Amino acid sequence: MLYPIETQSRRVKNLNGIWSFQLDQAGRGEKDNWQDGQLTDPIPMPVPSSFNDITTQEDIRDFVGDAWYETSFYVHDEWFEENIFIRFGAVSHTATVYVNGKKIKVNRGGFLPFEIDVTKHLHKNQMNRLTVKVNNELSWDMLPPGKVVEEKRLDGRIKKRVKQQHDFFNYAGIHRSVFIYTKPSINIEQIRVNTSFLDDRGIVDVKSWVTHVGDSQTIEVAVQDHKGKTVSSGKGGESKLFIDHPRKWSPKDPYLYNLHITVLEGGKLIDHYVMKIGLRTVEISNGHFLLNGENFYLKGFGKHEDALIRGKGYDAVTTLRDFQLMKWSGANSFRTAHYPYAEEVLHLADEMGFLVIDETSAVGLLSQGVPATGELQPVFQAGKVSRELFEHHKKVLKELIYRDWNHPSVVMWSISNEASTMEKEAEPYFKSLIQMVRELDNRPVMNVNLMLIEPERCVVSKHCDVIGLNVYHGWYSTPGELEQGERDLRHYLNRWEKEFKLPILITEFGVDTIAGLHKLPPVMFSEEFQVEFLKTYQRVFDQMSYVCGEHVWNFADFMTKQDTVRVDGNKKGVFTRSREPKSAAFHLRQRWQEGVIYD
Ligand code: BDP
Repeated sequence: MLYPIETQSRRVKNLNGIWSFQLDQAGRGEKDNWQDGQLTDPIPMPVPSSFNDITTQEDIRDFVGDAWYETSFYVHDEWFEENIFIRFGAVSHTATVYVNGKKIKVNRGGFLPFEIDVTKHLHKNQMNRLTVKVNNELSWDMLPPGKVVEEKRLDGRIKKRVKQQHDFFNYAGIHRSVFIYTKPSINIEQIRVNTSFLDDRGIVDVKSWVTHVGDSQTIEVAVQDHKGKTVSSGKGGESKLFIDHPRKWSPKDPYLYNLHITVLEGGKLIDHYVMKIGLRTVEISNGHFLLNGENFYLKGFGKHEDALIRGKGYDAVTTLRDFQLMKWSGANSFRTAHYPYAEEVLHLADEMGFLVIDETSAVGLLSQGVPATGELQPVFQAGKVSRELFEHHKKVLKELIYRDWNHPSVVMWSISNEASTMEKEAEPYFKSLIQMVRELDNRPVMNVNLMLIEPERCVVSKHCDVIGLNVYHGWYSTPGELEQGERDLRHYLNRWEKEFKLPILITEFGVDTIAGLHKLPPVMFSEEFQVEFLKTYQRVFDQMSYVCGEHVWNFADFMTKQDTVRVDGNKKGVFTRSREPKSAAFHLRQRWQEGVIYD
């Protein structure tokens, strides 16, 4: 599914803005015909955004169940000559879509786009109504897993609560842009770009899938530089283009070319799509991560899509501020913990030169809630991880790859975060997912491990190319004792290296830190302790040649459910939730930007 853009043959209109919104406390909306424009008591709600933090009401913030959204729009007459689609960037977690009162789609999974051909459901010369029922319940047959419990309140009302496995607030709503757009009936459905180099030539392999294409149509492919000069061109659904002396894409020079694909019939243009591409290679070799054939150390953060007021709603302002701060700190990469991010984020990563570890929404496939400490209980063996969950995981992983495989910034797939990978039943589960990834794409595959996983008992890592480790020695274990933490960390990393001989990416290390809390000598939660913790860990990483990168947890403070271990959310940010620096930010800048090494 290609991102909707305006081209010579395609038209797009954005349906973002203020929609009508109403909670369905009694779960009767459909029976009461809310899809027919009959919301009884709507309030205005912005799209895209989470609905939780917009109002002052606890009932809305903590609501679990169905929430209804409605908007209306006209469609220009000319559009009816083409096929008309409505596309949602992401709705968390289950969306039921109605057009002019008719149910046309149910989509499960809150972090990927879906589109619907609405041509035959739309009215010409009349207002059209778009209604979406958004359900934010979690269950163990989708990702992220969780469950809903019902509690009787003192006033006799039933309140639903989500029991979640993951450490971020279960924000809900229409989280990403909604577009209505046209595609010609013969259209470019999908494009696959692969880049490589031969001596000083760049090779761009382009495959395009065109629907209903016949013998009378031709496909033309051209690569242009930033000045619009064609540097290479070819013909056909599969073509190999060569570019002499190409500018390679990298964080230092994130150079992008424009790839134009055109479908023609008798010289007449039928469809046209253009996308930005970057020429670069990624590989794992001799225990190292290589970008364009050279050793590359990943410096950066595990992030979240999380911001004040908007929750998980995509917001260009926050994204650009984040990217500016990451550049300032000297970061060259980030992980989309713990779910696929908005495509707009990846477009910007391509443009601004960040390497992205692209993660699925498989977070919390283990017995523990948050923080994940204590004894691990089986979940695969105990039948909690069902066939349905596996199929869902496979589906979202496949859709993620199809969505993101053309981004030069995306350098690795992360198939899960902190799953119960010491159970033998986890092996066929993950092996089959990894096999699917390898059939679709050639990027390295990583799985992220919880620090309670013992390398000698992990059944999944041997199938991966890179080992992701979340490490908190001196925080969750031996709290506050950094000396012991350092010893434990060193020992733990060495065990992983000994067992698998694979590059290790430190996918998480960090500590909760209250901005403005200062202590000398440092104690937990103070800014000084966060700096000491990072320095201690980095000293260890610098001595371990198989560590191919360090991602601090987290880029910024983020909201979680209310809990005794969280102070108005998770405070492991290097930046506050309003994106101001803690002391650790200056430390990272010194290390990453200025190369200062501490011993
Ligand atoms: C890790 C999780 C992450 C949490 C973090 C923490 O991967 O989602 O936020 O711990 O406890 O286990 O801060």
